[in-house]
Amino acid sequence: MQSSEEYHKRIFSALEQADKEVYELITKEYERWQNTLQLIAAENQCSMGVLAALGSVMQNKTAEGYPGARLHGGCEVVDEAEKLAVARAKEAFGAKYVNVQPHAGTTANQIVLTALLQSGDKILSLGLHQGGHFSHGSNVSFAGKYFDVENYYVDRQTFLLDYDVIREQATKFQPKLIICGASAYARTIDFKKFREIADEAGAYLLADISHLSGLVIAGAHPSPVDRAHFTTTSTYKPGGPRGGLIIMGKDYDQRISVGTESMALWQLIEKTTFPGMQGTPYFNNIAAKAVFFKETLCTEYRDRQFKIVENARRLAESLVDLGYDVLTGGTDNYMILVNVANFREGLTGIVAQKCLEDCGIVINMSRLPYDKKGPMVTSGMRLGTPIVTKNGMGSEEMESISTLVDVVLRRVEIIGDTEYRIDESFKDETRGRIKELCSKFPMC
Ligand code: DSN
Repeated sequence: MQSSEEYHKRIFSALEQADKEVYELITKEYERWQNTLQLIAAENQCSMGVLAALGSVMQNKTAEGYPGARLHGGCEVVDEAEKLAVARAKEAFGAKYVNVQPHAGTTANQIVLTALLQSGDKILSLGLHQGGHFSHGSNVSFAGKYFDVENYYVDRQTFLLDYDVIREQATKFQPKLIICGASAYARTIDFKKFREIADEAGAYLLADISHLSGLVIAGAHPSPVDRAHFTTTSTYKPGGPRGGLIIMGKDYDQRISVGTESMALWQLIEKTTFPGMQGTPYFNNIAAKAVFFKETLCTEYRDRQFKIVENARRLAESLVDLGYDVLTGGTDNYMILVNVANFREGLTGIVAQKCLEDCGIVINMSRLPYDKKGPMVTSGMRLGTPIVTKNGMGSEEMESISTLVDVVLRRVEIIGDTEYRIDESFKDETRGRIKELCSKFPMC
């Protein structure tokens, strides 16, 4: 019998033989990643251990239900994998209950919303156009279609959450659910205040910490786990496999009436996940989550989260020194939001994104609060430091990055909102400089 090691080593050579085109695309993606600067805040880079689990035979197993209560036979191994992932995730977050089955962070949010709310129930959340996430009730998502959603805003001058205004709004609107957490907000979120507001309004609180979960695990950002009734996160943003998680702290066994039944909140989440919203969990993904949560328990992971924030602060400071309008003047997490329109007249987020990418710097445009430009143009860019930090970059490299961003954004010839010109020799020279910088910090 061949060993598991032999079997898994054959995977890549099998792919090359089975499908040269996809094999080459994967090779190209590796090279793109290695030779350009990865500064998309929503991305991270998982370990080889996580990748190996994702590409393993665990992918083949069908098993609806939960460990010990499945609808299929042959589940003794996947049951152990799921129990391990749950136990490690609970330890990482100091949680009372974790569900590792959600296929994505967005799905985790859908599960919580579907569990708690009836069609037409009220949600109060940060608007998509203010840095929120579409799954928090935007009218482009299912949540906006089925629920009555009102948004809270950041302050027009400071771009910070104003908890007094949110409190007032919650008191008037009386939502059943308040959602906190953001895709584009660079400052600490006060989960304690959000819980007070929710309690005053008689609402449940959901904290979506997709962009903060690595920092929360390490203690580099306050934890919402015992503050919110429900905490959700995607698992790739903190550096694990793609997927989602629902985490509960001290309120996990609070009772809720559902029709004529009464049950604990965790039981409601469990049955809404399966069979409510999903079928078979992805067991390769659950095994990879177990591998990832083991990593998060190590000192290296925890120290790195603080380093990610330190690098982001350094990068933000350095951009401010070069004359950039960094929203809120800096960052408390790994995210840096820059108003590029205030840097050069006519410069838009999409032009910044495209010309930087041409030169080997991968970022994304970001619609800023009160942005006059639409979502496909925007006035902002968002940068993040998880990947460059993972690969070993530090303060000195953050300065080099800000200089490289700056030379490109000064050099680009702006033709229109989406049109620009940048000369080929400058592009090639900058790509060369970035390739050289990246070669000193190979993917690990
Ligand atoms: N939350 C999105 C982002 O921040 O880009 C990805 O899901």
